[in-house]
Amino acid sequence: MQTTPARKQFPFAEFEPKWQRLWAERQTFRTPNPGEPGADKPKYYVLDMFPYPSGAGLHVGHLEGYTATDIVARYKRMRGCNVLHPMGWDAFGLPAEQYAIQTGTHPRETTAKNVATFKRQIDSMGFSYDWNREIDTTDPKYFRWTQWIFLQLYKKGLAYVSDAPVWYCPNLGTVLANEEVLQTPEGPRSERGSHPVVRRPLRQWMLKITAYAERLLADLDLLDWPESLKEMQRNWIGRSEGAEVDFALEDRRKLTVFTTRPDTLFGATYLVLAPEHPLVDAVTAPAQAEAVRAYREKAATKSDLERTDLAKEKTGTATGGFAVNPVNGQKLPIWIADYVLASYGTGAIMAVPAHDERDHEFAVAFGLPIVEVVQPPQPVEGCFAGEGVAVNSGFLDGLATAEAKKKITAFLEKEGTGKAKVQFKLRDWLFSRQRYWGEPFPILWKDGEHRALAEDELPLLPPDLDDFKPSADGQAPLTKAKEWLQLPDGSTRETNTMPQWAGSCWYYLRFCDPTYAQGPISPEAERYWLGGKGGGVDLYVGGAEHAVLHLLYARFWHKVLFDIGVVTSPEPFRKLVNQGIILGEDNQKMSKSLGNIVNPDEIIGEYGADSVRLFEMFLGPLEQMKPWSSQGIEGVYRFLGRAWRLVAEEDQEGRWQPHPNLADVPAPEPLLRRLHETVKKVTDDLDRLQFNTAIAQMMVLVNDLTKEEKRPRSIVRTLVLLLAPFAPHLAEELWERLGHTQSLTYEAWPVAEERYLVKSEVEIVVQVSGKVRGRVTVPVAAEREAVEAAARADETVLPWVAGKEVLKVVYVPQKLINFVVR
Ligand code: ANZ
Repeated sequence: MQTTPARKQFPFAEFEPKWQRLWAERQTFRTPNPGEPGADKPKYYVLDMFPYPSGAGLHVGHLEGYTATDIVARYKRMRGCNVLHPMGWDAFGLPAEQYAIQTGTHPRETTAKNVATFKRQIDSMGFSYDWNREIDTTDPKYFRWTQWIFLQLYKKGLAYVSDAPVWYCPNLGTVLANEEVLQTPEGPRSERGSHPVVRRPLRQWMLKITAYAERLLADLDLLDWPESLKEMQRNWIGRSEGAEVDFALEDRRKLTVFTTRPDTLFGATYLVLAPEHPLVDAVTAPAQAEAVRAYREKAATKSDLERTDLAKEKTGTATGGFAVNPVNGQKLPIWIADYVLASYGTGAIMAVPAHDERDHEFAVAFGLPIVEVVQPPQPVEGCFAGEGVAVNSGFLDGLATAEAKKKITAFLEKEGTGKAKVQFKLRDWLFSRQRYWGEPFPILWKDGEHRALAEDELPLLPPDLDDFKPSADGQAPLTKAKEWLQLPDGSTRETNTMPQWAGSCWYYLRFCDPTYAQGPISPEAERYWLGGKGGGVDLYVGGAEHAVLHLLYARFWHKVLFDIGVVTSPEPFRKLVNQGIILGEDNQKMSKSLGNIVNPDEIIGEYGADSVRLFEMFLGPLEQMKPWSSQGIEGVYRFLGRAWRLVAEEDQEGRWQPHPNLADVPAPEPLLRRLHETVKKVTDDLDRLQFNTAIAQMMVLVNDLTKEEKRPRSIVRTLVLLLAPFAPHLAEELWERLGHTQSLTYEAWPVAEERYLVKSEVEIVVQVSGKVRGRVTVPVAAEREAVEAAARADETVLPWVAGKEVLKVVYVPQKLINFVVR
């Protein structure tokens, strides 16, 4: 990258560290708690997704989101708000543990070192965090309350032990939650590191997030979040309305299926069980036993994605068993096939090949009957999966699909052979990991029974280990801490730890009240910062990769805390914005192997923090994905230099002196108009988080000012205030040079004066017989005749009126003129 001699533009290397030091010394950003002086202002809580302090330090993607929130925080302070803008560390996690396994360095040491690096980098950007509120999820004073919240879940019956098969990752040596496993063409893989994962039955802690499925879905409507993100959560929760239907087996047991189309019951021609279904053995006829066994074995090696892929050839085996359709007494053959998943619905389906694609394919492959029971609105070829009118369906015939669903469900309920059912795709949350570096569970075991520690026994610290490896037989590392493990009364401690998500599920609460000792947050702090129906964090900014994981888990915990009275708002994050990914200069994702990573330290050293801040915002709209550009940073750097030289001029010795052209002169009218237009635009843009266009407007104002022979001090003063949220170091330094002795952090934000915003010209739409044919710009004061003349004479309008008889002219002042022609 080409270097420009930085001194020539402005001396950021001198004043940036100076202001960072002064802000820290003076506690400029200390946020008063409710009841303290300053807390009577309206509150504003602007939050970043706190980082995992990795060894690599901050990257430009972090800086993008943090710059955006810092601009908002500084702007809101100037708008008279009491702003909560905190930062902390999501510091439990795998990399520190893996590093510990390799080197023997305790994760605590690695974490402390990485946190120090992150903090230095954050401070070097001039971010206005209130460090009095710093939190670290690995601090016992913090995770005491993570454990406490787990106990509340436990007491409410929302935490339970399960032996169901779970995803296990041999490479990572731990189980993973569904949400941490990606379905890839190579089969299921861990989201972290992309290692193969397998299903294994293991004793695990689960959290009953499914109990909150309805509320997690419904309350999305309360949120000002990107629609695409809400849709991802909706799909993840996956609500389906339908019915459960019981088919009688020969041994008087019953087989229950879930269907979203109970109206097609008369069209069911066979039944399918997932290969893992518990009734498979019971329904299998001796002659089919070997085929069934072989098929089940094969299915066990496939992922859900492979199994449900529409394009995959359908496979299956008849069990030789039958069950009876409750609606017409028909005997239907029972098959097993891997396109039916054990983990969804009841793990069994009624197959309606005329109206379900997968069933259709299967029926064709195995020569099973196909019976049409829904007549499509227009004739279609093959399988029709849409809605229509019931046919061949006894008492349902002639009913539209919606009606037929209601009628058949009522019938089944009356007969006791079925019921309406809402089904969710959402599964309970697998909440335990076989790791060292996580929160220990406050749980004891004795004689196969678990019980909770008392609340006053918290925090439960992890044991000090020298060897962090999981044991060779796959046991959690904590099983090695023999002393820690055994209690005098013969009980033993739970050896699993909580997943990394635990700490980030509630950290936004702790920032409001980081030292409170009677609970996760005091009622006063909660009410003030988050409380009530429209409550929650006012603005939350972070990466879209957390669309379902963190954001769903945190919403779940928040609702549990709501139910036990810890919080009073229904949702934790009222408004959420995803910052777009910053690509490398080559338009590729930044990565070590491509060598296109921009190092924040280097770039800050070269251009200063203010230039980096401005540049990150000038790259494009916050939400958009955009490439880095080293040319672009030169541009904003020079812009800041021009702003600087409105106030300061370099003398022979290279010292910056007051600029002789800066003067107490009245501002000329056009410049005043430009100023107020800029105030208005920057204000509106900040309210909409459109930082790039706000910067562009300030550039226009600086250009205009630079052209003036005498720069009116009053205008420069306002410019400095507008710049302050974006380039706070430069603004503070200029502010001081303009003669102020106090930081501008709490100066009032400028107000645009309406009288300077009045436009001198307006654009009039010109229509000919109601069709838009052109636009003309006329003075605001122009009379009707002048507007009409200008409109007729306009070269795009002329061909439409020339030689035509004008019957009538409709004129809407300042807006529109319409020539009605024959
Ligand atoms: C009969 C039927 C007829 C169905 C029809 C659809 C159309 P969603 O929307 O995903 O909830 N199904 C139920 N459990 C299943 C399982 N464990 N594995 C695979 N498929 C399963 O879809 C529900 C539909 O998917 C159910 O409705 C069932 O097929 C199938 F014309 O039942 B349907």
